[in-house]
Amino acid sequence: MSELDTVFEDNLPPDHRSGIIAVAGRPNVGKSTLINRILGQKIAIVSPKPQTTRRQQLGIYTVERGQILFMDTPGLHKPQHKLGEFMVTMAEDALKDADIILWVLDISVEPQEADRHIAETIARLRGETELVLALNKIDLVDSKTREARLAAYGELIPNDAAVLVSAAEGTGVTELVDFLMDNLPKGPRYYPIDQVSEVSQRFIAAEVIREKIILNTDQEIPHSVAVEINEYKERSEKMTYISAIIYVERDSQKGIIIGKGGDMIKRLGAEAREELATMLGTQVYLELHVKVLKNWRGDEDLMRRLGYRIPKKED
Ligand SMILES: Nc1nc2c(ncn2[C@@H]2O[C@H](COP(=O)(O)OP(=O)(O)OP(=O)(O)O)[C@@H](O)[C@H]2O)c(=O)[nH]1
Ligand SMILES: [Mg+2]
Repeated sequence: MSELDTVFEDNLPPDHRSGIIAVAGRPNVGKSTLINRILGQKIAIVSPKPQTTRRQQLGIYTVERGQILFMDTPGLHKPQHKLGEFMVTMAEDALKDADIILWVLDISVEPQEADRHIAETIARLRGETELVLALNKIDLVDSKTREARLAAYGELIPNDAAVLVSAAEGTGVTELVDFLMDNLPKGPRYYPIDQVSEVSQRFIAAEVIREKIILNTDQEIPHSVAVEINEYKERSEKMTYISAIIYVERDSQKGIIIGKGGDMIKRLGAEAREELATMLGTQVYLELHVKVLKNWRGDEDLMRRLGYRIPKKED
């Protein structure tokens, strides 16, 4: 590999830095987009609909002088079912474990009631942890609005820095990452140089399929869907076989996912297959099945079956 390898493997610079940055904020402010931008590759799915990310998801950024572990989190919101509760707990837990909390905010709108609520949550959980605000989506506002909102957001909570960025266009992102690196403690490299995430190909495949469903459906459906990969086989160097089950909560939703004459499921399959093929560098044979799992979002056992690691309540 690169000539940097020996430096990374054996001779870390004496002031090598590392640590965990919890990336938190309301749903839909651009947390996952920002992490994908920093890593230069898509490790988390993104959509214009809130509550896209459902779990903690690690993004590993490695350069010679340090390694940053970005923890993507589900958007902090008022949960309406067990899945929502689990998502918010995941996000809050990430705040407790972080070396720095990076609160992502959407500067294209005024501070919201939900942001004030998050300020309270962060204040309650942060202890001595440093807090950096990333004011995202600056591409959507003029400079006057930027200044006014920078001040308004800065007042939500005492913070160590506020940085203006556009995750979509990349503006300000290098500066943000440099600043975060400078403020991490000295520490070792925790992951190999070429590792950018912790998730399996299977999980990524399920997420890509879920993303296509979110993008192509409306109302409750994006939130009601879970995807399980029941078979994932590299049939040859050129062909990956993936079979997935799409779970919905009601029969009517199953009908929508399949579509008239199967046109929706065909479209979902085509879009997911194309992205997976590019990602994996092989042809992809994708088989999709749709099943109803009544009200799975309210049932901890069903959620566990679908791979959400819900802690068992102590008796
Ligand atoms: N214009 C603009 N849009 C952005 C920017 N960053 C993200 N977006 C868009 O905002 C929407 C939400 O982005 P996500 O990255 O999924 O947001 P998130 O905070 O991870 O959302 P959840 O996972 O639901 O909590 C998507 O449509 C993105 O394309 C930005 O800098 N500028
Ligand atoms: Mg997200």
